[in-house]
Order: sequence, then C-alpha cells, then structure tokens
Amino acid sequence: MLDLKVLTLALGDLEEDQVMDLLREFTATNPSEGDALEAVAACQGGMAIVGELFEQGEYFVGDLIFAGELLTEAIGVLKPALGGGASAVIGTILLGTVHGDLHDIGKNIFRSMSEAAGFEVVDIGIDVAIEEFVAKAQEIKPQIIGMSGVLTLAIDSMKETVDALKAAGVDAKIIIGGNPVTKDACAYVGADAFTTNAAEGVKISQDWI
Ligand code: B12
Repeated sequence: MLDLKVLTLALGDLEEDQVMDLLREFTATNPSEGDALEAVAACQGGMAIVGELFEQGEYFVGDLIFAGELLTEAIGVLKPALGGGASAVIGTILLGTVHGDLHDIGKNIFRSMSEAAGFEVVDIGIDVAIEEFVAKAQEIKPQIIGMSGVLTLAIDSMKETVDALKAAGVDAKIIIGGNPVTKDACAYVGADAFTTNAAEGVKISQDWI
C-alpha cells in the first residue's frame, strides 16, 4: 500500500532513491489507473513543496532542474499504470507550452494521459510562438487546443495566443492548464475550460468529443 504522504515528502526532499523505490514497489502490485492517478497527484504535491522551498531560498535553480528530472523519471515508472487501452483515435489535440515558458512536465503528463485515452496529440513543445500555434492549428485542424504554462506571465501569453487563434478564425475548443490557471484567468484568457489536474483535463476533452 503506497503511503501518498510519504511519497509527497520524499519528492519534496528530493530523495531520489526513496521516491523511485516507493514507486517501483507500488507499480509491482499492478495498481488501478485511479490509484496511479493518486500517485501522480502526490508527486505534484511534492513539486509544490519544492516550489515553496525555492521561494524561501532553501532550494536553488539546480534543485528545480533536479526536481524536474526526478518527476519525469517518476512519471515514466507510473506511465504503464496510467491506462493505454484505447485503440481508435477519438480526436486530435494540439498541445504546447505558451511563449516565454519553458516548463513542460505537466504538459507531458497531460499528453501521456490524453494519448492513453485515445486522442492523437500533436505536441509542439515549449516556448511556442503565437504564430506557430496559429499555423499548426490551421494545418491540422484539431478539435481541441491545449495550452500549458506555470509562470504567472504564461497567463498573458495564453491570452495573446487565444486572441490570435480567434482572429485567424480557428474553430477549436481551448483548454488551459498549469499551476497558475484559475477560473478568473480562464475568463481573462478567453479559453473554454481550465484545470490544474491532467486527469480532469482528459475528462473535459472526452466530454467535448
Ligand atoms: C521543475 C520546475 C522548473 C524546471 C522545469 C523543468 C521542466 N522540464 O519543466 C526548470 C529548472 C527548468 C525551471 C525553470 C524556471 N523556473 Co520553475 N519550477 C519548477 C517547479 C519546481 C515544478 C513545476 C512542475 O513541473 N510542477 C509539476 C507539474 C506536474 O504540475 P503542473 O505543471 O501544474 O501540471 C499539472 C496540471 O497543472 C496539469 N497541466 C499542466 N499543463 C497542462 C495543459 C493542459 C492543456 C491541461 C489540460 C492540463 C495541464 O497537468 C499536470 C498534472 O496534473 C515549480 C514549482 C511549482 N510549485 O510548480 C517551479 C516554478 C514554476 N518555477 C519558477 C521559476 C521562477 C522558474 C525560473 C524563472 C527560475 C530561474 N530563476 O531561472 C525558470 C523559468 C524558465 C522559463 N522561462 O520557463 C516559479 C514561477 C514563479 C511565477 N509565479 O511565475 C515556480 C512556481 C517556483 C517558485 N515557487 O518560485 N523550473
């Protein structure tokens, strides 16, 4: 039985061996997708601790980089338990981290989970220029456009990107995700939905399709 609090604290403490041992033991028990999602959420909680310690001056950028690598490694172990049964493509999502923002761990989690749910995801990476979002949307005509960002400034980048997509006449549902995203931010940006939880983002996308 995975102790989620222990996992969160181990990740917050950047205890790589402990985090990976906990997750390997957990996945060896063939956990359900729901339990695996709880483990992802516990890891996300650990990253929040890392962020707080960074703000308090106890962690430095090197620690952020290490935390990012650790989370990527952790999600890699959890990935097989996060589903993947879907065979037919149910829709297309254009996905990217908005310009000015280089964070992609959350985006990658949403991509993996969307693919597992049967979406084709066209991931155009990080720090995506407005014109690139518009050009790719016009080229592939996705039903859904997902934008990720964790910096406060990402909210303005999202708004600029949504404005440009609308001005170009792109017809797609838009969902924004990442830590600073709120209901107010969603209204300001002009997106159709928002979430700070990848699993919820997949659910919203499925409902749209
Ligand atoms: C790891 C990390 C980094 C790594 C990123 C590695 C990588 N490959 O992504 C590195 C070291 C590169 C980095 C750099 C920087 N970082 Co940083 N970083 C973090 C940290 C610790 C974790 C972020 C993270 O991965 N969280 C875990 C993921 C899983 O959560 P998430 O992104 O919210 O994603 C979930 C949901 O939101 C959702 N989701 C995410 N995207 C999407 C998209 C869609 C469509 C959907 C549906 C859902 C969805 O799904 C995910 C799973 O549920 C945060 C602290 C924090 N509390 O977030 C700081 C933090 C974001 N960083 C911060 C800062 C300041 C920086 C730097 C400026 C530091 C510096 N001085 O250089 C640079 C900025 C570089 C840039 N221009 O982007 C600040 C931002 C402050 C602010 N308010 O803007 C934070 C908050 C730390 C802090 N408390 O000060 N960082």
